[in-house]
Formats: sequence, C-alpha cells, structure tokens
Amino acid sequence: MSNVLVFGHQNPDNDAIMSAVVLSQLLNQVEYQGNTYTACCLGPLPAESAKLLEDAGVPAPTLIDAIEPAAEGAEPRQVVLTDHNEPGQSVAGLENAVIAGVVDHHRFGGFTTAAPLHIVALPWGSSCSIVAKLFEVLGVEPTGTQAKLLLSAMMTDTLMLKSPTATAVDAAIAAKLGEQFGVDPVKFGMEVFLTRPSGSFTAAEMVGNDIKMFEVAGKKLLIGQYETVDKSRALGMIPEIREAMRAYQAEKGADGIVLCLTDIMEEGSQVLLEGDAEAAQKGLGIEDVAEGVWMPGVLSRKKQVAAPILAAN
Ligand SMILES: [Mn+2]
Repeated sequence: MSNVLVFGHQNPDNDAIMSAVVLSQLLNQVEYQGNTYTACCLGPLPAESAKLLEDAGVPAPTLIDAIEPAAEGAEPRQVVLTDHNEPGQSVAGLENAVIAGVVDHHRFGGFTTAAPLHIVALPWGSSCSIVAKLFEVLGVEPTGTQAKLLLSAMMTDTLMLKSPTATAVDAAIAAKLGEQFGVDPVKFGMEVFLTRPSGSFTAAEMVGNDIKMFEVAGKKLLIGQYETVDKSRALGMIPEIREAMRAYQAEKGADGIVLCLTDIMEEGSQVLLEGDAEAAQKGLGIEDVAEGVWMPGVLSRKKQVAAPILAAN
C-alpha cells in the first residue's frame, strides 16, 4: 500500500484544487488499488476555493513544492495529476515520481512513462466534470458537499458554461449536480465568482494568478488570464500591468508573455503582449497595441488563445 499524492497544476485555479480534493476523496472511498490518496496543491488556494472548502469543513490540500528522489532501496513516490499533464506546469522533481494516473481536459504535451497508467482525458469543460463521471464509473453517489465542490469548479472553469470549452456533457452533469443540492448551476457559479476579491487585485496578482508556460517554436511563452466581472478597473491599470508582465517574464526566464483580461459579463478578452510575442501575434492575428486588443467572444485561454498560437507556430 502506498500513499499517492494527487494534485493539479502550478498557480492552481479552482478546477485544479477541487479535482484533486474530490478525486482523492473518491479514490479513498473505494480504496482504489488498496492505496491511500492525499490531495495536494502546488501553490496557494484561490480565494473561492479557500472559502468553499472552509464552508464545507473540508481540509485544504497539502501544499507541496517538489518531489524528492526516492531514498536508496525505496519505491519512488506515486502521483496522480489532475487538470494538467505537461511537466512544465507540474511539480518540481516530477521525474522522481511514478505517474500512476492523469485526469485531465488539456492537450497532452511531453511526458513518457515506464509502465502503463490510468489516463482519463476528455475534452470537456473542466477536470471536475470528468471526476463527476468517475463517481458514476466507480458506482459511488457524490455527497452533497462533493457535488457542490465539483459544480463550483465546473462553473469557474467554463465561465458559467459560456466558454466554448463547455460541452453538452458539462451542461448535463452541472444540471444533475445542481439538482442534488438544490441550486441553479449558473446562479451558484456567479456566487462563487463574486467571492473573489477582484476589487483588490494588484497588477502583479492579475498577471500571476492564473498563468501557464508553453513551449512554442522552441521558445517559452507564458499565457495568463485574469477573469473579472468588470474589466474597467484593470483597463485603468494597463501601464502597471505591463510592468508586472515584464517582471514576471524575467522572473520565469520566459521569452514572451500574453495576458488576457477576460470580462465574463461582456464575454471577451483584452489581450496584452510583452516580450517576444511574435508567435502570439501570428496565432491570434493581432498587433501588439499599447492598450491591448479587445477580442470579442474570447473566454477560453486553452481553446481560443493557446491552441491557435500552438497551431500557427
Ligand atoms: Mn481545468
């Protein structure tokens, strides 16, 4: 029997947190493969996740920063990755671990394993939609709390099902989970969004809050997203935000950085580019304009920003 660590990506969002928390609960409930499972995270909890877990009386996941090499003669640590699979977005020292499983809804990018593993990858709106499906597969009914935590992440990850990443399956699962604890999914999702202290975000927080590193044409490109219900405050901070983007890029040793200031209500993103952003200009078909470029309908970093940039380069 091993203790398996279950965690989402760096700079965790609500989906990274809740997929790890609820999946590890499920695997413990069914004593999957006779192991125990510990939910972990690779960074501080987003405000909405902290509040949801506290209200539900569920312990926060354990913060880890690296996987150490196994001691002489000991088995390497087993891990399950949720909401990501690319080593660049994962824990430091991932190469010291055995990847026992992946539950994800992103593109696959660059890991190999020595042994067969569990992979559940579906292009649905959130990793928590897949975790909800796994309850069904393993014959377990989620508790009210589990339904609530899963639904919260489905709503934040799909921007209340408005993102083009949301599928009919997500809508059906959301309706079912909502029914289970008596809420309208969209209304509940809005409440979750409003627990974010967006009015007090600094420029550095807008940049670093939700950002991922991609390898594009041999260069390192950071793509970040700041979601808000009112973009006007952020638009008044553009020079500061640009400075924070340059600082973040330098700190991470990236070549370029893209930031999407996404307005959930107006359903679009103001896109800012810094550094070597040629690949992003090409992929998105936009110029590097000082105040940024408004891209109507752009809500999904994955599908409408990262994918076209990766495809064009
Ligand atoms: Mn996700």
